[in-house]
Amino acid sequence: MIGILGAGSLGRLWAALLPQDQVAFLPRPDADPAPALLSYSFESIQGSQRSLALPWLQQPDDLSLLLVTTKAGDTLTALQHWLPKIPESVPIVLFQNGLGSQQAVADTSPQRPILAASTTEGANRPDPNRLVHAGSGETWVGALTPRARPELPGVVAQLATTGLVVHAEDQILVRLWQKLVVNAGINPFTAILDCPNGDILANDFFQRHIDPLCREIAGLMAAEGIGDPTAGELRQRIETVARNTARNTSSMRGDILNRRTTEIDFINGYLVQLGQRLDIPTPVNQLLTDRVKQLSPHKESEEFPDGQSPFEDLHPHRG
Ligand code: KPL
Repeated sequence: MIGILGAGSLGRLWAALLPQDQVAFLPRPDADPAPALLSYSFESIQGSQRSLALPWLQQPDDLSLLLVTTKAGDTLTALQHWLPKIPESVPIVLFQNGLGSQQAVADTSPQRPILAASTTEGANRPDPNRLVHAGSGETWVGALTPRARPELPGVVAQLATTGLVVHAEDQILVRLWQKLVVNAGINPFTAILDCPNGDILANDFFQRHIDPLCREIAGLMAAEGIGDPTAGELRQRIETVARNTARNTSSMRGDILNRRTTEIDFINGYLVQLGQRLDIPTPVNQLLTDRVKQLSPHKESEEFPDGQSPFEDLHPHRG
């Protein structure tokens, strides 16, 4: 059985595409007593629709794999509830945005096979019981703990039964950083300016801050040994994705619109913390983090009490 912890867009996407008799959701520790089944309609990338009813698992003793698709800020707490009930041999794949939450899990369970994934699949929930596979992309999976290395081919093979494109990635940290750069350069601006991704490009606030932001990130990447991109290259990458996803509501703007806690602590906030550790000043990341936090009401949506947003629109860009 493949378990999925996190019933948002991404979790529901994998659940819809994995073999239906081999997949089940794990309830969040703070969830109300869950009904026996999670039902929703799934719209494939080709536009066909089908109804799904997947079990909520209470006893995860026969798991062969666990996919964790919770928000970055919920991941450690959700896993700490389940880990004592899950055998130590079960590979765990972390799908979180940003950085920091993956390392926290790997640090608390170094003896387990912990992997991280980065995906460009696009999915959203126009309403709570409907999941749309909005854009096809690719998924990269790599080992975070040494114990995960021998498991990687098997994990990739299991994920590939979905028909999605899944790659084994030796440099998963580099992949996660590449995504972090894009999220750090788009998400806070869309949240602060309350606009779709493409509209940040011509905005004066973006224009004023993007170059110093990219210089901060390039300095951190060089210090961490994550390639040696120039600030100009980072800006180009950010602007290309903003143009390719111009009409999208970013996940961070979606969180603000739904009055939910954002992932800022794992994106620009992570870069601020890293800068403090490395003694590299990060005033623009700090400014963006502060401004987003001022917007965030730290209150769960009453309309979507499972903590998931109908605006969640996962990585619909290519690369
Ligand atoms: O990944 C994204 C997000 O919204 O979190 C981007 C790339 C900004 C696409 O919307």
